[in-house]
Amino acid sequence: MFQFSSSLHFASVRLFRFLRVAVGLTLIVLAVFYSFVITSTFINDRYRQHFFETKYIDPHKDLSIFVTNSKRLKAVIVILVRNSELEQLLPTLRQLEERWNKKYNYPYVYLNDVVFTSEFIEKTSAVTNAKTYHDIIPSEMWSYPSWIDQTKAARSRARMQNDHVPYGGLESYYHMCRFNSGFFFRHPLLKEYDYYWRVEPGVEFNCNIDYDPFAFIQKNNISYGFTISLKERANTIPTLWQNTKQFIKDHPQFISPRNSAKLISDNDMETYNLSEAYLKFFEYLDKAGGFFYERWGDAPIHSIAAALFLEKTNIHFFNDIAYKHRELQHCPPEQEIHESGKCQCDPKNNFGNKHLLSVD
Ligand SMILES: Nc1nc2c(ncn2[C@@H]2O[C@H](COP(=O)(O)OP(=O)(O)OP(=O)(O)O)[C@@H](O)[C@H]2O)c(=O)[nH]1
Ligand SMILES: [Mg+2]
Repeated sequence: MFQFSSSLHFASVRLFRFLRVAVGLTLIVLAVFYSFVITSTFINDRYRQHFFETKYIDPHKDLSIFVTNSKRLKAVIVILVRNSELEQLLPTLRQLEERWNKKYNYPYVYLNDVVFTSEFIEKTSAVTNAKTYHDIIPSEMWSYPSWIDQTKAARSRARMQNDHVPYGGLESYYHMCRFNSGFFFRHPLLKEYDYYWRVEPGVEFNCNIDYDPFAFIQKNNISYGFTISLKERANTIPTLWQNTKQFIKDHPQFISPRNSAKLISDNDMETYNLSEAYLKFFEYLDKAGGFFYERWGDAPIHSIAAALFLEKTNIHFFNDIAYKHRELQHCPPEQEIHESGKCQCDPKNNFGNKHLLSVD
């Protein structure tokens, strides 16, 4: 049994106990919606071996992706953010620029459900030499679909709040999760890109990233990258796994023969175009109403999709990318990485040290 999680999140207290989500740094291939999450996970060779069943690909062994004058890929940094989060966002941007993007100048796309203030636009543009684009989200991507009973949704939020589910009473949070699950990659500003890296305000990147992760994922045919993987809260997804199993039953052709399903569930799971598989999966879940009647997050949705629809070799754990999101931190434990002097984090305080997963 394995458990993958917070951006790749997954499956049930019964099932959800085994649900893990890859959170964190999310690099995704857009063309086919390959969510490429970089999150932090633990560095356990046995686990890693179990997960990937192939040799770990170490980006530092490929000098070609360190070259900075090579052509930039059609790739973008995507940030969904509120105006009120500007002060938390700026240090994140400065760090990302300093530790990585000043060498590459990948563009930024900022999305918001309301209009960005001129202060927001000015300050987020001033921290980078790269192009920045800011836009509002079309209302149909951030509103209730016709089939949702809004009274039932409100009752469910009240229940969640009562149960102290984080953000359970916050209506906008539900729209945010639905948008991040099924729409952001279809926003008009993202149409021209093949890859994305999702960044959130307040996140820290505490090691230098000396190479181009987009070049790395393209070269190695990777669709989803992450740095942290954790369990999802069971009470936010009581019927997600059940719906996923029904989807699999209805669309067996979408399930990759070399999937990672055992990483998200200890139940046995019973070829195609990935984009089609993902969009059908999202549509199916959206119709089931769990984005509003429960509190399905985008992390478990992406994680399940990556685990089912991708081959194991299409998923990469970015060990060398230090990532901190509130109390969650991936800090690479390898001594060599720290000896280079390019990190400012304590490997003893690493998510993976405390959350080694059972792979039996
Ligand atoms: N524009 C906009 N952005 C939002 C809204 N709600 C959340 N976001 C963004 O969506 C991302 C995730 O929201 P968070 O509130 O951080 O949710 P979370 O990551 O699950 O929770 P934390 O662990 O508290 O960080 C962040 O980049 C937020 O800035 C919203 O109502 N409007
Ligand atoms: Mg957050």
